[in-house]
Amino acid sequence: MHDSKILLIGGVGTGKTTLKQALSDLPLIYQKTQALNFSEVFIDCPGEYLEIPRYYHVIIDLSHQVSEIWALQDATKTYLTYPPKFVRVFRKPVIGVITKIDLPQANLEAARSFLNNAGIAQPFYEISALHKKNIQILRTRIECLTK
Ligand SMILES: Nc1nc2c(ncn2[C@@H]2O[C@H](COP(=O)(O)OP(=O)(O)OP(=O)(O)O)[C@@H](O)[C@H]2O)c(=O)[nH]1
Ligand SMILES: [Mg+2]
Repeated sequence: MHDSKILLIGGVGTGKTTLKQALSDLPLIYQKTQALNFSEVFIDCPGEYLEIPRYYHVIIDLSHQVSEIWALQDATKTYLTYPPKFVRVFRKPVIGVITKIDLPQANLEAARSFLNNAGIAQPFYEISALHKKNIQILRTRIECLTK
């Protein structure tokens, strides 16, 4: 059995895999996630699992294997990826993470409202994998979970 602690969800290109790389101090290399990926800490899935409702059941099944879910929102996205109150289907805590805050077109207000709309409570972690902003705080969170 896998014993990952955190399920990463978010639309295609949100930055799930890049966040994993940043947390491990690995070089940030773009690699589209094609299939479910299990590591010691994370379950990383293709963004399609959130964007295509036919796959929702996969995310919901995976949530039973983890301690918490990190729901990522790309700060540059201008449309909804999470259906309203989506996270009510989970029986695990859901943490909101806003990615790509370094980009000039990032709109934090919009990103926060997308996460609120999904039913996720503040505070949100607002990060840049590129500039390593607020990465350490997430590392500390993982350390607490895995203790
Ligand atoms: N500027 C900037 N770019 C980022 C950041 N995080 C991710 N990216 C870029 O966004 C693109 C997509 O990132 P991924 O980590 O592959 O996204 P993903 O959520 O894993 O996408 P899927 O595997 O398709 O579900 C890559 O080109 C990353 O370099 C960030 O914090 N800042
Ligand atoms: Mg990926």
